Amino acid sequence: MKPIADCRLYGILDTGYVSPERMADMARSLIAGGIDILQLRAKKETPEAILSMARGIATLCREAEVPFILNDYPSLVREAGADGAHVGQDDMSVQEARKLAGPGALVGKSTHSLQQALATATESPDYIGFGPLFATPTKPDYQPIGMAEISEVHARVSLPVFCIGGIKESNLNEVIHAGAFRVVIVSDLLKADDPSARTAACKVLLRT
Ligand code: TZP
Ligand code: MG
Repeated sequence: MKPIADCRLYGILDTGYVSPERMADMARSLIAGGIDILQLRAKKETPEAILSMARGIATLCREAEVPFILNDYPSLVREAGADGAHVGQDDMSVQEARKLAGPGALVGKSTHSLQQALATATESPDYIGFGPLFATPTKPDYQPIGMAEISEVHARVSLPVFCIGGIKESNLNEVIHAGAFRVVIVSDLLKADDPSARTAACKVLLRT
């Protein structure tokens, strides 16, 4: 499996944009485009439905050596064959998630401000998400935090930081210029006419 430190483009398979029936195909497309790490985020599905989707995606990810992260359900990581779990700021501590996910599982956590990023870093997750930078329909209830603190968060947090929220191929250069090194892109990949090509195009920008 590719180490998190080598991952720069993080894709989220979100059932808000892709139906469970189409999810494995979408995973294949993003993997073909060179996605570095994938997460399954299925806010409205039952644990059973999540498990059945996750098992198929886990197989595809394993073949491609792409780390596969389950949103919200650290307790299902092993059964799903996933590599780790992602928890929200108010969900649980990293330690608690590690206990549920089992030995060796990756744990990532969302942060929504510089202060939260600093506090969360003391829990030693494998990475943090930082955002939403911009307003986004994928997470509509969150206040965007902008790009001003991107460079400071990188200077003060030594963990991998994935900037997230409203990032697209069209503004990715700006986000990189503001100091981002790793990004999560959800709707811009999932809604693209050619998700594989969009993924590849974003990878090119992240390499420069
Ligand atoms: N957490 C902060 S913003 C966000 C999540 C899950 C959604 C990002 O989605 P998009 O479509 O890339 O703006
Ligand atoms: Mg959550």
